[in-house]
Amino acid sequence: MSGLILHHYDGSPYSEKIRAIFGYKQLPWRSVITPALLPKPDLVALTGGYRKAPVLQLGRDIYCDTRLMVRLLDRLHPEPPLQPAHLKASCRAFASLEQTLFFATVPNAFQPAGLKFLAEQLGPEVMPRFSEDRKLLFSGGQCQRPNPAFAKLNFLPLYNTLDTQLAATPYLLGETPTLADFICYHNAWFILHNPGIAASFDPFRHLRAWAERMRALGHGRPEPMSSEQALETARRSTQDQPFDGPLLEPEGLKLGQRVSVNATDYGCDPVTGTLVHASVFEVAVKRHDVRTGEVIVHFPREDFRVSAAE
Ligand SMILES: N[C@@H](CCC(=O)N[C@@H](CS)C(=O)NCC(=O)O)C(=O)O
Repeated sequence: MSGLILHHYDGSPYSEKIRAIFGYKQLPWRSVITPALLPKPDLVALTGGYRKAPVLQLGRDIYCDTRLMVRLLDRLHPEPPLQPAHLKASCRAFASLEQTLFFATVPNAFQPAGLKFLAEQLGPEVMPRFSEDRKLLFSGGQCQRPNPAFAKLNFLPLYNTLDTQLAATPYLLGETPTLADFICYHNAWFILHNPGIAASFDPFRHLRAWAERMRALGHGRPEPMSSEQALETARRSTQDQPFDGPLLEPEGLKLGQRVSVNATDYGCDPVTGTLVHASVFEVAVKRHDVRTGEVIVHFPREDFRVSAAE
């Protein structure tokens, strides 16, 4: 067993990104289903406040945001690599496209044609509370909630560009999948696995064939786990993961200091703990919860704010 525990839910595109990477790397993992809306008491016991999906756990190390998970998975399981050295900058360029694509994609499922499947998938009790929850998710962040007007203007041009590039090579950057593919695939998947709107990709023959190749990578070898078992795993764990990158303290802050860390785009709920590492790649805090004992929560440095805790 790899020890990887993914906290996720079926309908979450960013979770599908990590599930597909597990498939590409053929990894065994434990699958913990989290709610799609707040409250998420078991998830938050691990993270200290971060609520987005997915969250990756390894013992008592908790990784927030898929950008950091990608680095961790390449470090732990380097073959096949997600970001080969000669394509690093190209993968980074695709990473800048990820949120634009996400915001151009998601509102389509909320149009009448997509809503039926979405309601079935998320469950009837979720839909009436969904809008209020997402309003909260986007409060206080730099990003506005995905809106249909943006999607209408950007959906076809963006996917048309991908389709054009995919006419030339089986994967976006050549003969094998890279991070660029996983960044785009989870968005395409959100459309294609919803029978109400999948036809909006009918004009994109190459994109559909690529998505089929990506789907065929599978999800690795998941085994179900309860959230209680995941909390117990954190509580029992004694082995910590190495930090990612040499120390580079955030401006004015020192290791050992109490800090708050929060995403700046959306889902900005702060996580407070003792600063145990910071580098160009990550910031990590140690915190204690009665249900998990001491845990180390890791965030990407990019787009996350670190400040002295009040
Ligand atoms: N930058 C984050 C984005 C994650 C994200 O937006 N996840 C969505 C689900 S796909 C989310 O958390 N929505 C609110 C929720 O599920 O509570 C990442 O890469 O992990």
